[in-house]
Amino acid sequence: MNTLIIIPTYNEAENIQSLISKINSTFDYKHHILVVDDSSPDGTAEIVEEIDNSKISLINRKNKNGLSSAYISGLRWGLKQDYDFFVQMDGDLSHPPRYLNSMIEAIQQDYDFVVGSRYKERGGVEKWDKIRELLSRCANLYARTILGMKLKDVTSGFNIWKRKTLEQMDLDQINSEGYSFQVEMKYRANKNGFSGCELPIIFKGREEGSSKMSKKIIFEAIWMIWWLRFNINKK
Ligand SMILES: Nc1nc2c(ncn2[C@@H]2O[C@H](COP(=O)(O)OP(=O)(O)OP(=O)(O)O)[C@@H](O)[C@H]2O)c(=O)[nH]1
Ligand SMILES: [Mg+2]
Repeated sequence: MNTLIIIPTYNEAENIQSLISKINSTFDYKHHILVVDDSSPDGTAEIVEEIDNSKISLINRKNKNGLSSAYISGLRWGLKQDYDFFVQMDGDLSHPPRYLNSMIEAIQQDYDFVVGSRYKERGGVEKWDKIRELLSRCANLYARTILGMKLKDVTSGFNIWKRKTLEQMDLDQINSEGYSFQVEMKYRANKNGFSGCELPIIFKGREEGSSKMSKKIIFEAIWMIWWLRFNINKK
């Protein structure tokens, strides 16, 4: 059993080293880390290159092309090799690596994907102000209601996918560029008959670096939910 952990980064120089050390010291299963960086001006890629560790690879893209295409490049890279499980997590330490062991154990119990869930019972968020949390909850409710999804945290960016699930979903069809990618993947998986298991996590608001959320990304997410609702039947 071999797991690929994909971390998209843009200006995460203050976080990436600490995140990689935490993963390597807490995750007990065989794994490899792939950082997908978009030529971050703060030198994130250089930091990754300097880590002398055969467990890390880097895809360094020329331009900032968005979260979705960063993940798709990472997933394609891994699917060409022999990984069984594919983890998605942010590079800003918001997704605590201590949950990886239980998430990987859960996916082996016959689930097609696993979601690290802030909004399942015993999940939650830390270090976010009330407005940020309310916005996130509203975005999640908006997407779940329009798409009729049962998962409690459809916008979560902390997920594990089984190879078989990804192989049957056509990644070429993904329409999102930004964060709606997270909803689109789960929605397409559900439409293909795949079932996900949610494990509660305590998400930690970023302490270092700055958010890449923009008005463009928010507007895309708002209309993309409707696009998905009326255009996706399968795959
Ligand atoms: N390669 C790549 N990574 C990106 C891009 N946009 C965001 N990311 C990374 O995707 C992850 C999630 O982005 P964040 O900026 O943390 O977004 P957020 O969690 O909604 O906002 P915060 O409140 O700042 O945490 C981080 O690791 C980012 O560095 C991009 O265009 N390309
Ligand atoms: Mg973040």
